[in-house]
Amino acid sequence: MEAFPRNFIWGVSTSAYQTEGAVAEDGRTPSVWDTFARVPGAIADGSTGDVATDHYHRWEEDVALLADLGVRAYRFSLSWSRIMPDDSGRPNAAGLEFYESLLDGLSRWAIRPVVNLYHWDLPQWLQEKGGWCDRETTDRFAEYAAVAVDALGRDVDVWCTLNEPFEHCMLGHVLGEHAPGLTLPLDEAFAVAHHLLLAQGKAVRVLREAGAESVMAINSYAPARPASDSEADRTVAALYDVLQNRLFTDPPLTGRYPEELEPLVAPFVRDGDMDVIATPVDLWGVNYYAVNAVRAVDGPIPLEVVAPEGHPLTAFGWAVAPEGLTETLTGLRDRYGDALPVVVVSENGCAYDDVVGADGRCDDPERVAYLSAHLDAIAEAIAKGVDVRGYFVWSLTDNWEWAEGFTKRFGLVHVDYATQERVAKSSFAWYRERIAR
Ligand code: GBH
Repeated sequence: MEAFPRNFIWGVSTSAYQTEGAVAEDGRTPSVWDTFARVPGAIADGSTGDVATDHYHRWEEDVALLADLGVRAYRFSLSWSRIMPDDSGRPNAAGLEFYESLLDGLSRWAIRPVVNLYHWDLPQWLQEKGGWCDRETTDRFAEYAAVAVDALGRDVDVWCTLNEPFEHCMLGHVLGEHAPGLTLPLDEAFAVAHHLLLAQGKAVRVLREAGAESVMAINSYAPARPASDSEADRTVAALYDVLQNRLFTDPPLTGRYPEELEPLVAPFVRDGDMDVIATPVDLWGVNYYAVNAVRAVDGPIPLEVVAPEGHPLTAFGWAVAPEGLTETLTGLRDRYGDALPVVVVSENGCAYDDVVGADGRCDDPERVAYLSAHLDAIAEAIAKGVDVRGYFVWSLTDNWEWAEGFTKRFGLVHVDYATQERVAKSSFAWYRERIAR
């Protein structure tokens, strides 16, 4: 019996800064990533997203790839600083036009656009006013959402609010490994967390009032296992679990922060905030890559995340652990019950050192194995009663992998960054066949 429902949405995901390039064209101003990528030592290979995969100029070729792949949906993000380049509140028509063209292109192939407002690229002008540490940024986000839905909403099937606020909050504002590169004490980072959630809630209301068909929140999940049996490791694994798997999920779905975090967030919460944050959404996006092991360490951040033993590793060093996806999906259903919206696996994928051979082929059997094992894991969750309606591979093409620059390849399509030539990998053919089945 077919394990996936008949109208299951097969898709792929990308994001603006990782693909678009054209960072100074048509009125776009810098985002925090343009700034951060220029900090010496911040990016593994010293690269920036200035050109990335040049998607801004090659989007027609990329849409043709989507059509060839046969996906029903394409998840991408909008560049906030392309649309709102300064603090005037006036949208940049040229920036919006780029997305109008892209949406037109998608509609010609009947590919459903799943449009994310925010994939970590805060406008630099907003960072200079305090960024996510400042509550005002939540209102700027709501204004931007209003502009985007007003200009593009007619052609958008699903609106997404934020990609992985946990990663953005922690990597960008505590660990300093991502833009804006801050290393705030954990207690101050809860301001960032609360403002991200509040911004999301405000945007959901704006999108709803504008008549958006469907709204999705997107979080990353990873079961957190203690690295050893020691009490110290078990304690930090439990803490990490609450931060990664619940901090950004409990408030929108239950209207409350996890009890153990409440005192930490309390200084930033004002009357009415929790109602805004709990504004219902239609779809719950689950990004899943790996299981994490957590180890206690000395230092201001008392834990370290490592790959658990006993799993093959991807080229990123992440554990291949599809059972963790089943566990994540059934775990969400068990914890939140009827409060859990319909689930979409909004990212899943892996990095390998793919090369194009002399014969012009790019074979990536590890990726095929990874993706197909994760589809089996989803099928198992569906069989256990979890309502999963879609799956999005990260990513369509290789692209600029944040702090790893161009050194990690996640695509179904190989990109030669010297020539921008795209070559479909064997996983592309595999996925096409899987979709057509
Ligand atoms: C996503 O984040 C992003 O949304 C996307 O932009 C990015 O390109 C893509 O994934 C690939 O990185 O095994 O202990 O080292 C993924 C967040 C955080 C998930 C780290 C995997 C591995 C922890 N990831 N985690 S460990």
